[in-house]
This record gives sequence, structure tokens and C-alpha cells, in this order.
Amino acid sequence: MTTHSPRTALVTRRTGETDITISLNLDGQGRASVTTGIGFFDHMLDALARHGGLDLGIEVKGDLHIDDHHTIEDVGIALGEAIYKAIGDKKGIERFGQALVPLDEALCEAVIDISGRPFLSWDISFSREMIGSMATEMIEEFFRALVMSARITVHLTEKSGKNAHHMAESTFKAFARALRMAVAHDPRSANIIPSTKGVL
Ligand SMILES: [Mn+2]
Repeated sequence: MTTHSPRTALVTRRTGETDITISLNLDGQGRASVTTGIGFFDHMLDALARHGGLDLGIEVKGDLHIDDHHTIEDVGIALGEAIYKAIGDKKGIERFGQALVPLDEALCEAVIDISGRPFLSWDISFSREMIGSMATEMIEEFFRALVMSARITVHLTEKSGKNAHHMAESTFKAFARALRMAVAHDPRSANIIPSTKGVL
């Protein structure tokens, strides 16, 4: 039985628009400490940590006097970078993950390939523009930024839903569960990179 040390990353990203610090443990216990200044976004990142089995610290000072755009997009970039760093050499990971997660009437699906190929397929629409102080259009921007810097392929698809809060939450939870599955260690291929090319 192989034991693994926890896969962690620390990312800081400072621009004229945002100042972000992220600590991530992919092999954590779902503990989150998140302060982005956007309440609903914090709620979603908290759900991501909890259901992804991640220990996640996110501290952001963003230009929220303008709007929520830079803060959400830049957290996506920095969190994607943290995921990329924490996954490391990809030896022995499952690589693929998928989840369908309901929240009452809402049902969203996430499918992930830790592929080295950044791609987001997005097919989710929201019934209103805002959830609290977060624009619903920014949820797609968050995931696009994340997949680009994590260099992963992600398909997010709405199966059903009506309430925007439920839809967003089932999307984040499905992504969390799919990520947890994809980065999990496959005991049958402990030292193997799961690609016929030998690289990912
Ligand atoms: Mn909720």
C-alpha cells in the first residue's frame, strides 16, 4: 500500500485590479476559509471545498467598487494555477471524473479530464442576472478562467433547473465531486501517467 503526502499549492497573484492569496490541499478534509468580498461567491467556493475534499484558503482584495468581474475572473485564474501546481506530475491519478448533483429541482453535470488541454464546454443558463452581489454570467467566466490555468477539460451541463441559486450551487458541487474523482489516486497505476502518450 502506497501512502502519499498531501498535494498542496500556494499561489499569490497581485495586479492593479486584485490581490489574491490561495492555499490549497487537494487531499484535504473540506475545510474552507474564503473571503472574496462577494457573499454568494464565498458560498460557492465553500461548497467547492467541502464537496471536493479540498482544504482551501482564499483571501482577495479586489476592485469591487467597479464590479465583481475582476475579482471572480482572477480567483478563477489563481485557483486554476493552484490546482495545476497541486496535481503535480499526474502520476497515478484517475484522470477522468464525472458527477451529477441535484439541488431540489436543479440538476447539473460536470465531466472532467485532467488532460493538459484547456477547454470549457458550458451549457447552463440562469433565470436571473444577479444572485446577491454576484452576476450569474460571471460563473461561466470563473470556470473558463479556471480551466485555462489548470489546463484541464471541463464540461458543465444543465440537465434541469429553475432557481438560479440552486443551479449555481449544483454546478459548483458537481464540479467539486468530479474534480475529487479525477485527482484521486488509482491504486492500480501508482507510478503511471494515465495517457498512452506518456505525458499529460
Ligand atoms: Mn445555497
